[in-house]
Amino acid sequence: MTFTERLRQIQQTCNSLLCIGLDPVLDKIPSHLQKTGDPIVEFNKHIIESTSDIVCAYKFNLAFYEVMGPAGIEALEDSLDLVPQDILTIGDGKRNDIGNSAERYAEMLFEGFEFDAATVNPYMGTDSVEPFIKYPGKGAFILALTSNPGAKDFQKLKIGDRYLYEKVVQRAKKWNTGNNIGLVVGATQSRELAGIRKLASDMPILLPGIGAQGGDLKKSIEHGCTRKKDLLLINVGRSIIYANNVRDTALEVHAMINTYRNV
Ligand code: OMP
Repeated sequence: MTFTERLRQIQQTCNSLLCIGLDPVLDKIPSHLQKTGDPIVEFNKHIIESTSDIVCAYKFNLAFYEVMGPAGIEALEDSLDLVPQDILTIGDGKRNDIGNSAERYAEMLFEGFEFDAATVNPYMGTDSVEPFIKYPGKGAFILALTSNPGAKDFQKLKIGDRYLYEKVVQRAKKWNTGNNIGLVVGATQSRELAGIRKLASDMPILLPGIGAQGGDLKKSIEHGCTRKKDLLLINVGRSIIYANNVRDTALEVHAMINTYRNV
C-alpha cells in the first residue's frame, strides 16, 4: 500500500483529518509533570492517551527534542513508542542536503526513528529529494507554501507565469510516481490553497498554522480537501497541547473540522 493510500484509509477509519503537533517545551508543561522523572514523555503520553481516538497523525518537530541533547532523543523515541500502530507519525525536521547526505537524513528518519513520513525541503532539487521518496510505504511532505510571514520572500516570487511555490508543486507532482509525496501548505495561506489543491488534486497536504498562528480553519478545509473530503492533514500544536483540557479542546477542533467537511 502506498503512503497516500494508507493515509486515505486511516482518515476514513478514524473519520479525522486532525494531526496533533507534539512540540513540547519543558517550561510550558504542567508543573505536576515537571516533577516526574520523564516530564516530556509523561506530557506526550497524556496528550496521546487523551486524543488517539480522534486523530489520524502526530507530528513531532525534531527541534523540540534535539534541543535537549541525548535526553531529548530518548524522549522522542519513548514518545514514538506510545503512538498506536494505526496512527501516522510525521518527523518534522524540514531536512535536506546533497544526495549522499540526504540519504543519511532519510535513513535516520525512516529507519532510525521509523517515522511514517517526514517534512522535506525541496530547495536543493531532485537528487536531494530522491532519497526520501524511495522508501516504500513512507511519505515525504515537500515544503510548498509555508505559514510564516517570510514565505513571501522567496516562495511568492514570480518566475515566468508562475510563483515559485507553484513550480515546487508542479515538480512535486512529477516526483510523485510512487504516490508517496505530499505538500506542506500553511493555513495562513488559505487563499492560495485552492489553487494548490487544483494543481495537486490527489496529493496529501499537511496544513500547519491553525490555532496559535491564526490560520482560517473553515477556508482551509473548503480550499484544501480533495473531492473525497480527505488528504488534508490539519496540524494543531500549541493551542491543543497546552490547553487546560486537552481532550475537550481536541474534540472541539475535531468536531469543527468535520462540520466544515460536511461529513
Ligand atoms: P503550532 O503553531 O504550535 O500549531 O505548531 C505548528 C507546527 O507546524 C510547528 O512544528 C511548526 O514548525 C510547523 N510548521 C509551521 O508552523 N509552518 C509551516 O509552514 C510548516 C510547518 C511544518 O512543516 O510542519
